[in-house]
Amino acid sequence: MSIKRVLVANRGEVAVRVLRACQELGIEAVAVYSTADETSGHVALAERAVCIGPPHAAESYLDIPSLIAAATTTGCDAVHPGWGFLAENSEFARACEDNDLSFIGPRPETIDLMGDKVSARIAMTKADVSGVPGSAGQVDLAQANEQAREVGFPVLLKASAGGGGKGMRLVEDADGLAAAFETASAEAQAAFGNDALYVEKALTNARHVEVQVLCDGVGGVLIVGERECSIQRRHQKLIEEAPSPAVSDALRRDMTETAERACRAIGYQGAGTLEFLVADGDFYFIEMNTRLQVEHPVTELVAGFDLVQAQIAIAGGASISDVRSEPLRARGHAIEVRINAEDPANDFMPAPGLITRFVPPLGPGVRVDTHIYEGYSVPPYYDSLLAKIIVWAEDRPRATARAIRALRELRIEGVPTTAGLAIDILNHPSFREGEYTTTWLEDVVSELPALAQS
Ligand code: MV4
Repeated sequence: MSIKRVLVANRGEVAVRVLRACQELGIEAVAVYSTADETSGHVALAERAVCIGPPHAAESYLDIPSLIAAATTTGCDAVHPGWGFLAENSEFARACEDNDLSFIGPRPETIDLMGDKVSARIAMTKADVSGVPGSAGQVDLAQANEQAREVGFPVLLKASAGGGGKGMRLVEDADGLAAAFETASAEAQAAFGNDALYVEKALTNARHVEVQVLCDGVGGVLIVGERECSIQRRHQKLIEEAPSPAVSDALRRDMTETAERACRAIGYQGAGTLEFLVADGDFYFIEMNTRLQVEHPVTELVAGFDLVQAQIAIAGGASISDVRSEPLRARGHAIEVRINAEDPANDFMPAPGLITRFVPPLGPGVRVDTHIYEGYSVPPYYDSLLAKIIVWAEDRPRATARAIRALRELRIEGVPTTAGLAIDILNHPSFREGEYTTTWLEDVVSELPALAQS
């Protein structure tokens, strides 16, 4: 049952993260790479690496037969999907199980249940976990109208097969509903092959707070803590922190209890994240992500708990009591800053290219997760995440000061990055006060010093 060799079915920064966990656990790991990634840091870090195909992800990192073949020919007994690519693909999870490979993640049926946002919403309602007021399930135009009148405009039409902001449409009033319904369902059909829509009241001025869970599938549920993820632009998070400045102790107890109930109701197994909107002291379930997330390190740092090692242990048959004997409590404060190879002065255009200089920050309380190095060339085929700077300190003001110090130490030359913009955000009074919602960054971004002169 215990896992001996893991195929790391991903690339870049997350592959590096998983390889490190394997090394610390004394488990062998096999990396995979496309021909565009031969020089990626994750390949250098692995004792073994298998080329799985050409640069385009559809022919490499998304190619299920190639990945299964890489795992079986190298004698792996488990597969870690990382995030993105196939991490929330139930077909991949099933293909792993069909080939006697343990998929390090939830069961395929759970991926399907929560991947379909209508069935997720219904399952959560059944578990007495409230979503945003709106339709019980899928709606036609007449039902959408009825629901919108009931909860009040503005409403959001959301695609059941969407998620993460994809396939969402804001409707301001009854006059706009019919046209929005038509385009939203057509877009959902084109993008996901599924035109199902549901309706929610649009919460303006909400915060995005997510709860990290880890479950063993046999009754053990560990609520690891919450993260504040409201600082984002076009659904790309830039800065995350834990704990959330918007969550009081009472609210945290309530959210923890709710998250635990949600996990038990669906028999969840593995690491996962429940996303909530927090507004006016209340919280509303919006989605569940059945994977490890990019921002998991802030939770690891305040909880003092290695989520990736725990994922591997659980997949190998360990119970929650094996990986953790007492409840976790957040200690201190953590902030993560994503460093993307993008040009903030040019509408955040992705900017692949040669890294001519890379000096990561060092010193107390600083963690850097990255696959890049000086002389590395960022390929144009994948996402633009270069590195994450994650800091921990005793409290939020000290963590903020430490994050700024770390970003000033960081040197990246050769490609433009989002690092300067991150310093501006951390220095902004709204950030200092912990007073920001999901729309805040887009409202102020053009006035921040790094962009104001351009
Ligand atoms: C919402 C919302 C307001 N009201 N739902 C966007 C991502 C997806 N997970 C759900 N999203 C939202 N759902 C209701 N009923 C606002 C957002 C939203 C958002 C949520 C989290 C983080 C950033 C966001 C940015 C814009 C909109």
